[in-house]
Amino acid sequence: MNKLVLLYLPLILSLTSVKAQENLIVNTHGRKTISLNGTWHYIIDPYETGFYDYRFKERPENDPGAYWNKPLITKKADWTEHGYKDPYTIEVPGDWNSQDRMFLYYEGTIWYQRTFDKPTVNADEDIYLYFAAVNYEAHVYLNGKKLGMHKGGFTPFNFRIPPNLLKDYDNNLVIHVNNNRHKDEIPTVNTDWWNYGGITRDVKLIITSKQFIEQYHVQLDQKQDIAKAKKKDKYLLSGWIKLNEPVTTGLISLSIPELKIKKEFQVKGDSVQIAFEVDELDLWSTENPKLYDVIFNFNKHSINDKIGFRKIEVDGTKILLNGNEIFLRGICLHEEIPDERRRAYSKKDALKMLGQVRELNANMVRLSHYPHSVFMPKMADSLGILLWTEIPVYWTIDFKNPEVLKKAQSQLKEMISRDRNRASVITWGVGNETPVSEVRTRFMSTLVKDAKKIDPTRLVAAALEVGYNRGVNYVDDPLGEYTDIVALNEYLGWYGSTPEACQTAQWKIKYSKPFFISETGAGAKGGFHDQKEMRFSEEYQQWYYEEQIKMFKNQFPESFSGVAPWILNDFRSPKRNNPEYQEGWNRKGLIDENGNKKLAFYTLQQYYKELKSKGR
Ligand code: GCB
Repeated sequence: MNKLVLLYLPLILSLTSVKAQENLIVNTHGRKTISLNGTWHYIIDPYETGFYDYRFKERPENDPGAYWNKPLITKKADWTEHGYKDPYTIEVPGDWNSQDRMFLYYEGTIWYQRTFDKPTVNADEDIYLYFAAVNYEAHVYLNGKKLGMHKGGFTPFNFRIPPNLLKDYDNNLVIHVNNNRHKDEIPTVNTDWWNYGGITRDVKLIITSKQFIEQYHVQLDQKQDIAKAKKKDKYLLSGWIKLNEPVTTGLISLSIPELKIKKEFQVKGDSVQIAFEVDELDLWSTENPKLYDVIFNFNKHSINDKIGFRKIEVDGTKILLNGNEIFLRGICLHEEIPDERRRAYSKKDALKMLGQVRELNANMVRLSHYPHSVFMPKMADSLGILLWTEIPVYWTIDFKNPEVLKKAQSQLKEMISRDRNRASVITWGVGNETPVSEVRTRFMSTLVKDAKKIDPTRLVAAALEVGYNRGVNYVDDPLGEYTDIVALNEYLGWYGSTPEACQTAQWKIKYSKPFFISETGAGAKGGFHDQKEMRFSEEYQQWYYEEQIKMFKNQFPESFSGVAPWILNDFRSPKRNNPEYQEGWNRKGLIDENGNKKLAFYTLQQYYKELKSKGR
């Protein structure tokens, strides 16, 4: 070994010993867990001093100056330049921006630290460390050892804790969190929302037997004819169950007590396909969000879920739910509680937002522009609200870069893995307003194909591009060949013209597929009233909605299958700098930043009420 290699050996070892992220454990709510939420310590580190040495090289694992290590102070003369101490505390889960005025616009690195005692576990059990989301890049260290890293701000990840790494007491857990925006990440540098940083969702320990059920998918079999199944009242359920590691042989059982179902499946390797018939199934729908307790067992390991069974499909230009045509009375939603200027993350937050959705008479939500916390699909499952959930492939992604595609693919996989058993989720969104080019269409169609391969039971969509030529809106984006529906965002009457302009708009849609407006909206400052011609007045926004609704009723093609206006609540966006009306907020919400409903809320509510009464 030459001198140079010896010199850098500790560094090389520390880099190569970083483990790849282990397979995602789904449904943590149905497992034995211990929460690590609460008050953590932090160090704000804009210069990355805790990560890199003064030559800007990643610090070796045992470097006392690394912020993942506890400073060793044994005598007065000992020297250290970091430490975790009160009052430098921060709440987990939660974005950092809303926790202290000092963090309001901070983008960069913050180190999070806390200790925990070893939970009591049996000899045949393992402990995993699970993060529901960290925005954007997380490096995780336990007792000075790196467990791994994860990129992607809105999807979960977990690491197995090597048993010999845990002490009985005072285990030192440190997370390096960085939310800098980069051209080659997903999302990229340019978005119309605030880049909230931090450990934004739950952190927990999962205690599980060494061999356990990691993921599963149980659903109404996609291939069966739903009309026939309904007639006979006999349904086929199918899917698969996957263990965390292969076994030579084993038995997995699945029970649905309410249906008097108990099935056993022989597993060889790490997964097994399942299929079985059930009678008298109560199908999940928006009017009847029926969920069944489903219990899986493997050896001593057991996991519970609540699953609804329904079929979503496209038939020509119609979207069918359980064989019946459905019109999507939608609304878009960012994951933000505007009146508290923070990211939403809890069950309570989900209930608040979906409560507003129900009040609007909507039956569908587009969760924009990234996967929201798991509480949203869980709550939507129990309230009977349909969801479109998407990855943040937004605007000008670096489509040429194969590494960027891999990042998008891994976020897509994590999103689908987490939510594939949620009946409410009917659409996977793979991107928003991505500019047409050959390389982009190859990138985006790869994502569509991936989504269909990972989950053939749902619709796949993207907000496509619209061309405009002399009064005609052309929808011929080549990505439309691949998606199940033709979804697009339109702002006729906000960007470039005034609301009545949409009455003369013509639409030419190349694809014979369900046509869905995935955004439309206008800005209004809550409480600002004037004549309807006055931009940013509530009257203008209401006028916009009235004209749009007229257009939907009069000029839209037969294939019109739904609309999700932009957006339920005002949200923070550093791109919105009109000093009178915006002040850092995108004002297209139907509800303002203080929680007050604007006039347009009632206009849309009324339209949806009419549709609902006509059974649409
Ligand atoms: C869009 C984007 C959305 C923006 C919105 C707007 O088309 O998809 O993220 O916030 O327009 O307000 O302009």
